[in-house]
Amino acid sequence: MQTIWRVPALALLLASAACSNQSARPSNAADAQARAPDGRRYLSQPLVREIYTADPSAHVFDGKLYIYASHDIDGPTPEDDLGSHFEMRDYRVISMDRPNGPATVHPVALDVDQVPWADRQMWAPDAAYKDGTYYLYFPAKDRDGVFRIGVATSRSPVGPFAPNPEPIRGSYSIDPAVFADDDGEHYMLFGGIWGGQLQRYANGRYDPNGSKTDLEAPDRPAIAPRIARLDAGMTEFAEAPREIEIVDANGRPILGGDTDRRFFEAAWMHKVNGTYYLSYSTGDTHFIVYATAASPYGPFTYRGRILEPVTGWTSHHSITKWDGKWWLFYHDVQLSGQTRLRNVKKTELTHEADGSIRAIRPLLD
Ligand code: FUB
Repeated sequence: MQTIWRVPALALLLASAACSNQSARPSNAADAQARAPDGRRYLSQPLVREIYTADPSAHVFDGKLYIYASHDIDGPTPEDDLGSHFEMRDYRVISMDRPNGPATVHPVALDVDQVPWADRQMWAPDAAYKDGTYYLYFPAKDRDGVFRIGVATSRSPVGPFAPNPEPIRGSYSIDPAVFADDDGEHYMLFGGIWGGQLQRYANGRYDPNGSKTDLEAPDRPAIAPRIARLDAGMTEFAEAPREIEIVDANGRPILGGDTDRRFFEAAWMHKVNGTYYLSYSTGDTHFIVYATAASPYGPFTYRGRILEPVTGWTSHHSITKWDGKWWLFYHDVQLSGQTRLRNVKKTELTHEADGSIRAIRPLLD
């Protein structure tokens, strides 16, 4: 099988030059001067240095910002095509009172050992709030090595969260992102190809022999993220997950071979002036891109890039409005130089008058 987990030139440069440390460093004024190995400056600085964090899903609850992130650890597994080196075991919530204020890392909110069905790899989570309860949604592999999506609840936005004993019925793959619409409905987007296993569900049912990647079908419509409305209780799907259609400006499906534009993982939804924005990572080409639609179910029309490649292999983001401004939360590997040990960041995001999003360069010349 072809090796497709390519390392971008920038990440190679960085990995060769950077130190690797298990614990993130304490705050250091020198970080503000930090440069990527190719000499470029970082657009923004890590929000948290005590631990490594990634895949930031940011939400504003009661005016305060909460980031539900992966908690990266330095496990023993070598890097492979399927992300086996992402061996996370727990979640810790990050909070901020104001955009320029410090970020607080809260105690463990949920550990894999608390989740009866989960075995390993607590990947990118998200959260939602309804009627006094906070919901933490998270993917993990079960004992058969299959990703499912679980849910845990708390009365506090920072946990601790109590997990449901079973994963969400009908859930699969990774990267849950829960979008709260203005009318009170909540929708879960999810899915990721390659190590995220979405390609194993081509016909809606699990096939362990499903093709490894859509790169093997470059002329067919790319595998797309799934969406399902949550039921009133927020812990089950109200409907069978549907595949979201993503098309180009001419209405033609984005194809599997169109790796600069096709979906890979990290779906996120936000809404501006009645338009739904679906953003996602293109994975092996390292962009965060977006598409827009008149309905959360789509079809979505591809519009362009939001974030150019960061240092490190993965790119994963969220978008939220806070304190009157839109913000992009993302990660890179500034502190460690290692793809498996990431740090979350934020920067302001601009929606132009025509509805487009101004592309962001995370590294400055
Ligand atoms: O953090 C593990 C995985 O890496 C996430 O689930 C993906 O989105 C990628 O960021």
